[in-house]
Amino acid sequence: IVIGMIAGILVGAGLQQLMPNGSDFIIPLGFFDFSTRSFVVDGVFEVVGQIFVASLKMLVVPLVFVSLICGTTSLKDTSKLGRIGGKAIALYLVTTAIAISFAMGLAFLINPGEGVNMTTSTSFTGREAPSLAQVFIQMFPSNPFAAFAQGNMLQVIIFALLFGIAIALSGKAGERISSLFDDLNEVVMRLVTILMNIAPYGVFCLLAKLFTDLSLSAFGNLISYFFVVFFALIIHGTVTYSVILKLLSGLNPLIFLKKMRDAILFGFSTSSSNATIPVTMETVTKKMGVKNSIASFTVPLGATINMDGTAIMQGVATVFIAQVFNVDLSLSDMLMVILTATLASIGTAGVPGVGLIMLAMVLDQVGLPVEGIGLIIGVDRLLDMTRTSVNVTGDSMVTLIVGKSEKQFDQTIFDNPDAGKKIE
Ligand code: DAS
Repeated sequence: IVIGMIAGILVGAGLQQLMPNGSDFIIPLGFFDFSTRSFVVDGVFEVVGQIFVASLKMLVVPLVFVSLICGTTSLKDTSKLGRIGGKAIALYLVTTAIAISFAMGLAFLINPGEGVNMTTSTSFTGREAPSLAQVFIQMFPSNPFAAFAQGNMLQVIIFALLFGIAIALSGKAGERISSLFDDLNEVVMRLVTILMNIAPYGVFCLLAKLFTDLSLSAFGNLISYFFVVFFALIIHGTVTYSVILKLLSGLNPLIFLKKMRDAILFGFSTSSSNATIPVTMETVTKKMGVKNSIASFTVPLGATINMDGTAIMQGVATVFIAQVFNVDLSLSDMLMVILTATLASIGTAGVPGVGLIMLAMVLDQVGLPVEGIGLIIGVDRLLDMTRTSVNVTGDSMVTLIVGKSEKQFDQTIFDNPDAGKKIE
């Protein structure tokens, strides 16, 4: 993907030299004149780029619906569905909302997308966002199939949550449906992997077209976008989590972060919260002393529904793309972004790159051009690695807080610096 990005930018910049200020480069072929702009830029690049963007959006509904059902039905033991589930889900959502609010605030402070003034073929206007009351009323689908067809993601998420809870409470029938959704989840994840294979070509075409009419100064904006996300991730993963852990459990954050080393490195290298679950489980039980009865429930749940790092990227990316296309986000637009990204993070399964697919949904929800993703997708891989580390740190922190509050926690293990160390 990075190669596709660099090649796209170079070709785009080259074409910009060849065809400055929107001019064309005509190659006379005798029987007809070959117009570089209409055949190459508005032809090949536009078509392949838009197909790639459409494929990202195509995944959103099935991915969110299936992975959310799997996450919800994993609350099999309905007794846990109550108190512990309530605590964990509340903490997961609150930390995600804090993450994205901080990220958007930081983005508005730095203004990474300012001065790019990009135009887009699709004419769009920031959707007249409904009042907050309307937002909550409209979250409940009067017709789930219409919600699927229109891609009304808040409604899809609510329906999936309710449907998943109903499956968890439906005994044998629920077990059969639940295993069907586990298999469906496998297939949808496979589809994500397949589509990620075309990403380099899609990125190349999106960026080549974007940069044909864009000064290279925009590259500087991209770098500032990268560092705003990176800085927000580091602050959230260290300072914010330390404050929350100290406030809600009284435990020493430095010991916590030190014991998180393996899980953080594993999350960074795999870019997948799901793949890191075994290491996260090992960390919170053997190194931090949380009983398995809690961790076996809150860690997989967190890997599915808790994506603070992803929400941070989505918050900054939304502000960046709005600025790049000169769209002013109103306060209700921003609240809509926070609500959508927080709920979207529930539906983001813990595998590489899905945060970007969810971003397509968040952008669409506030009427921003989804092709803006083409600008940031090239630097997304390194950010994905970093935000996955933050995601797993958040999962572990909430597990620790819930475990301690449920007295399913052994402080002596947490205080022992050598606890859980592999016998070398
Ligand atoms: N890589 C995902 C995860 O496993 C998150 C993302 O794509 O943003 O947490």
